Amino acid sequence: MIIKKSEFTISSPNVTKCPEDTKAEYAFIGRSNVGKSSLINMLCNHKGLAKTSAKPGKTLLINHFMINNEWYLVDLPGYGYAKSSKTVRNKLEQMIAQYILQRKQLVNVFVLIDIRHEQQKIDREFVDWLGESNVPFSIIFTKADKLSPAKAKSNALLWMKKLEDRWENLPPYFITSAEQKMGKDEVLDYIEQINETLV
Ligand SMILES: Nc1nc2c(ncn2[C@@H]2O[C@H](COP(=O)(O)OP(=O)(O)O)[C@@H](O)[C@H]2O)c(=O)[nH]1
Ligand SMILES: [Mg+2]
Repeated sequence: MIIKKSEFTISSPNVTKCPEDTKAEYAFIGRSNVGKSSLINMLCNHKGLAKTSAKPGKTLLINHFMINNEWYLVDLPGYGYAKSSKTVRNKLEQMIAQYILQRKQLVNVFVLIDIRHEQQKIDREFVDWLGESNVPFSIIFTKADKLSPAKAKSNALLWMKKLEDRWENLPPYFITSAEQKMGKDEVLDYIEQINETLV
């Protein structure tokens, strides 16, 4: 898929305020600093797109971007931000959970993982929760340029392998680098494939 048009639509404080539209939505989530804004801009070939909504204050909102007038890319707030208070964290978690569980148009969640690190508890808990909740999701490993191709691949494989202690069917995964525009076609083709099943 080629993204010809990507535009910021709206930031919403909760799922009930999200756009009244039936287009398919693909949500992106991960810990803050994982490279989510960079990945979104890389996928859309649109520098500054994700930043538009990442102004202070907007990071706590659900951000919709309309892609090719056809589907929405949804930028969710990062989970587990250590610097925020427990109250803010709980509120945020509740808001994210409500969007993910209640939004009927949501067809897939992309969970972003920094490829350099071992499996972190917070990421694993989030992935387990998606699995338990029967939410379709995929893993996107970010910042692959920071490792050799072989090391990036083995880290990703090990991360996925760890899921086998609990899950029989593993989700699809992608190795990406916003810096090197790596993984772009794979992720976009995957989205296109799902979109085609929806029409
Ligand atoms: N080397 C490298 N750095 C990246 C990549 N993606 C993001 N970064 C850097 O990681 C930091 C956080 O990126 P950002 O996209 O703002 O993360 P977010 O907080 O998840 O939205 C920034 O300094 C980026 O330049 C990547 O693919 N490669
Ligand atoms: Mg960001």
